Amino acid sequence: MDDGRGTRAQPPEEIAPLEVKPPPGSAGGVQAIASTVRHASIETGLVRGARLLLKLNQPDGFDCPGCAWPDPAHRSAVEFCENGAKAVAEEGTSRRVVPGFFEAHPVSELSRRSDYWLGKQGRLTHPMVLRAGVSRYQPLSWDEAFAMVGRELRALDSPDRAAFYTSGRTSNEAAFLWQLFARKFGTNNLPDCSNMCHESSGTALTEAIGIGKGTVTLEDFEQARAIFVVGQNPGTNHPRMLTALQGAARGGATIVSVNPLAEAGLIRFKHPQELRGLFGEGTPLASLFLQVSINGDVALMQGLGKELLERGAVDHGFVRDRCEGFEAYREHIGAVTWDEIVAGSGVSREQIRAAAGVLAGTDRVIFCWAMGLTQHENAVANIQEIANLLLLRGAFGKPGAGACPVRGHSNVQGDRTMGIWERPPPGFLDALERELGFAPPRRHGLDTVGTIEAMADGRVQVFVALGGNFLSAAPDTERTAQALRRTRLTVHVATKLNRSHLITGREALLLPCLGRTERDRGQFVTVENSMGVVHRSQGAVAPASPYLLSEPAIVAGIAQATLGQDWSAWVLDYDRIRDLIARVVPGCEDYNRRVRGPDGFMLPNGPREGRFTTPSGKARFTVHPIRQRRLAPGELLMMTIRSHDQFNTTIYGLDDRYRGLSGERRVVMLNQADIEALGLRAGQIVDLSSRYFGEVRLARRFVVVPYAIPRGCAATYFPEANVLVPLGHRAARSNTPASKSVVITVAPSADQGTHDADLA
Ligand SMILES: Nc1nc2c(c(=O)[nH]1)N[C@H]1C(S)=C(S)[C@@H](COP(=O)(O)OP(=O)(O)OC[C@H]3O[C@@H](n4cnc5c(=O)[nH]c(N)nc54)[C@H](O)[C@@H]3O)O[C@H]1N2
Ligand SMILES: Nc1nc2c(c(=O)[nH]1)N[C@H]1C(S)=C(S)[C@@H](COP(=O)(O)OP(=O)(O)OC[C@H]3O[C@@H](n4cnc5c(=O)[nH]c(N)nc54)[C@H](O)[C@@H]3O)O[C@H]1N2
Ligand SMILES: [Mo]
Repeated sequence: MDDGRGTRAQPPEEIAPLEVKPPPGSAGGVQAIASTVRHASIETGLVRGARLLLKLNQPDGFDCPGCAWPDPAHRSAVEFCENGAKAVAEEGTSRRVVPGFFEAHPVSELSRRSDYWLGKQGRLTHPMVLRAGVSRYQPLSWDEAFAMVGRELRALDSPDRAAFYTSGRTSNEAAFLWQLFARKFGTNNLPDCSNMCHESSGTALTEAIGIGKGTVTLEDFEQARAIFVVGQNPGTNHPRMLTALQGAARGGATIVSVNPLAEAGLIRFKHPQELRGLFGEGTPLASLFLQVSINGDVALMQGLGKELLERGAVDHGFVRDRCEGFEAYREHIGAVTWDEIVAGSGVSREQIRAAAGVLAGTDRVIFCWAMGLTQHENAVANIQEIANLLLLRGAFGKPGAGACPVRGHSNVQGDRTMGIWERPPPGFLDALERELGFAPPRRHGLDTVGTIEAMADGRVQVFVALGGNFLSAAPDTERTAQALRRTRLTVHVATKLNRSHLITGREALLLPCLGRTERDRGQFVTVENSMGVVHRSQGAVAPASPYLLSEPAIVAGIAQATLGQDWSAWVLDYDRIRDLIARVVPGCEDYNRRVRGPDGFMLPNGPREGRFTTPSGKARFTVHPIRQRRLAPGELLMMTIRSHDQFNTTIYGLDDRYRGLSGERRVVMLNQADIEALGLRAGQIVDLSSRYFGEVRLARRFVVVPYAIPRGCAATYFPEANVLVPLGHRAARSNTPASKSVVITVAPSADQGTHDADLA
């Protein structure tokens, strides 16, 4: 499985001693502060670290490069969380990966290091090239690098032989130029991280309510009477959401958590910036915890719907005047039996009744969700069942009510608004054609999974990534590696070294860019948060290296070398890009003036304003079957989740504090009864395999950890377990890899190594 350079696709399999403690009963508190200071000062030095943190999420500062949770209207001087501080420290590190580093380490050697080690080497400083048949990256000039990309792109027999990937950290300005370049070049092959993330939410909501985004604002959290948090772990992945939940709970709202795990952040929150948070008991959050089985949500939501119908707790006026498809929904729910619901969800009838009681008591209800719902084969159904419940309660276009898909990357939603989409709406292309005077391609492009398949069979030969870590983030690591190795050229615009830079095409380029924290010749960029607010972000510290270029400058450089046009004016003054955005993107009129306000502006959102923007103008109920998953003896259903010390494929540290696990990430969390039934023991080293249409995928050497998880379920960390996620195993219609529903078996590893099991 190598590329002639002898690289290894998967992270190494050595096991370090694992420490296991009982999970804490709350999130935040003094430990969050201690961790913030530790990460910020070790990586960046105390002074630079403090300077960075004081500009984080401030009106004159930069947007947090972590998650997409919005900023409150009244910002405090300390408007960030522990994990935001880690994200900033990771980028603001004082360590550097200079050309001499690559001279010392061939890619084959680097590929045997862990992702944690790779990230800790520091910021990339120079453009580098890996030439055909050569084993080490070498420096080259920016002009040479751009010329090389231009040459390879122009040599393709069709523009569709190239794919242009985007990760969600890119600014609106860079994203707009990026899609413009791809379309001028002639392709809609714009796969992005969203294809692996909230694509299912977009598909589901567009059909149900006419917009693929959430409908609530931060103020709605203050007015909600009930908040359901489904398939989401905010204590780790959106820590500032806990502040909003705390406010809601103190105001009397009931919070319901739906999750296979009792995530600490949803139980109790000790606000690290409050005295009573630091030294008191903290605020209890979720008063009801429904421990659903993995992928049991459709059954559970239908159970809630059935209860609402049986109690007559339906907003009939709203349903009659504003919705369609209700009769079919009612008929379907009427026919579903409680046995199917309880067996399919793993939640008892009593608990479903209790949760339905919460729902029946108010129309000011918000449903929040994230990857626990979007990464299953029936992910679109999961989200449409949530829409069904909100529609039953008439919970749209009212204060304190609505849908809240909590976005991941800090600008993933903005990138889509800017046209990073392999299936662009015709109206967007019309506007490009009208305002820029060229004929954009109309045939749909490739998404992430489609791009991997196309690289694997030679249809895509040049792969260019604006950020991200495609190899490690994608499913089916070995397959994806083979696909990348078949290409002529892979290009990565990046801040830090990662595994995707090591498993390459015949040739590869590594183009180092400014991060969001860094000054960009006095210019600012703009981003859109999870609630559709567009605002500015301006870097605050000196660039990590004098050779770095901004993302817009790199995109323009590639475009100039490929298209032979002059794009320099856009780079000199981002206002000019924003003027274009104002003309092309709906809702962005007068962009330059409006983003200069301290809080930016809000994009239009029909359902929030009381209009369903579906073709019929009505919201749609939808009907979905309950899947009863039958596992064969010995099989488990595995979800791949994030630890507290990572941002996607960037590993900040080895401590999953809120789950009580530290030191090692190759763990598999199992129910104690399953451990016994499978003849395993805590601390044992096992191999995991997944079987899919006769093909077996193997992930070696994971440590068994007993954990409070439903029977038949297993949890591992992303990206270590991605090798087990079959490429073909994905959500119907959104094509999102089903990385939370992988059927696996567990067997003792032949090599038990020296792991000292302090677990039993
Ligand atoms: N610090 C930090 N912040 C981040 C990220 C990060 O890696 N680190 N990543 C960012 C990105 S890109 C994203 S998309 C978000 C991700 O944010 P999350 O979606 O919170 O991330 P995951 O760890 O994937 O967690 C999924 C949660 O869903 C639960 N779950 C799994 N399967 C099911 C199921 O079938 N049903 C239900 N009801 N629950 C289920 C898991 O137990 C877990 O609590 O966070 C963003 N913010
Ligand atoms: N099994 C499994 N797989 C998953 C998931 C899962 O839950 N389970 N989650 C999926 C989800 S939700 C997502 S969003 C994807 C994430 O997929 P990606 O977005 O592709 O991955 P990241 O790990 O966020 O990318 C990190 C890299 O981005 C680069 N980077 C950081 N900041 C910048 C910047 O400012 N500019 C540029 N140009 N580069 C930068 C750095 O080089 C860093 O190594 O993974 C998906 N994969
Ligand atoms: Mo994501």
